[in-house]
Parts: sequence; structure tokens; C-alpha cells
Amino acid sequence: MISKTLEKAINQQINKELYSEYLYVSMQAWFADQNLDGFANWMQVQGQEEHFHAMKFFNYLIERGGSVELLAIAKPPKTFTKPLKAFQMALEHEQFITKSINELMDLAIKESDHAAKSFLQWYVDEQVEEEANADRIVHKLELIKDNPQGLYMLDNELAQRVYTPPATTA
Ligand code: OFO
Repeated sequence: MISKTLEKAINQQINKELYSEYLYVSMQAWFADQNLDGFANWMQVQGQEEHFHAMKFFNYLIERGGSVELLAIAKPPKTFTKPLKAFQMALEHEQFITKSINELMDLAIKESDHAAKSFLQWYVDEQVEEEANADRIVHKLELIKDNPQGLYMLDNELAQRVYTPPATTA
């Protein structure tokens, strides 16, 4: 049985992951509006990943005898000025999520909840990839600056991203 403290923190994390999904699909809509369909595709896949992250926590809480409480999801921004700004925002958001996952891990360690520690390790590792993915695109956009050809090529590259659902949501 999971502690009430961890249960509350995981419910808050479910909310943060669902907000991540909201943020990225809002970016998807904005990129689609700019006719940058490859960027929009990348954001769509990112939103699907975030939904998976939320549901993985959701299922875990149930498995540990905890109670899921869905909290209100904040409204994400609607416009992002330019592609670089959107990806800088995505990177900052991922850094915030990493901090939040680390705090969850600190809590599991404090409570000597070894099962939660083992479960949370997946997210610790995932966040390395989450930050690296956004960071890589920020750097490419910094190189491209306002070059339309560069933007067109990156748009084609980001169109290739495909969501591969993991075998289990547990
Ligand atoms: Fe769920 O990792 Fe991004 O936000």
C-alpha cells in the first residue's frame, strides 16, 4: 500500500503529465497553423508520449492500492511567436518535469518505498531523453536562424517521428 504522501504527489504528477500533453498539442495546433506540418507531427507524437506517462502513473497508483484523483488541467499558451521559442519553452518545461520527478524519487527514498523507487527509475531515465530531444532541436533552430530552407529541411525531418506505444501501460 502506498503512503498518502506519495499518493498525493503522484496525483499531482499525473496532472503535470496531462498538462504536458495539453502544452504539446497546443504547440501542435500552432505549428499546423504556420503550415509547418512536420513540426506539428513531432508535437503530436510528444503529446501521445505524455499521455502514456500520465497513464503509467495512473495505473501504478491503482496497482499500489492508491486512489487516483484527477485535478484541473491549466490552460496552455495558444501562440508561441516562432519555432525556436516553442522548443525553448518545451526544453524549460522538461527541465521542470525532471525536477518534479527527482522530488518524487526523493520522497520514495525518504519513505524507503523500494517499489516506488524502482518504478520511478523509469521516469528518471526517460527525462534524460526528454530533455535531450528538445535540446537537440533548440540547437538546430539556433543554427538555422531565420533561413527558410533550413526550416523546410528540419520540418521534413520532424515529419518522420512516429509514436510507438510501449508494450504495456503498467
Ligand atoms: Fe512526461 O516527460 Fe515530458 O513532460
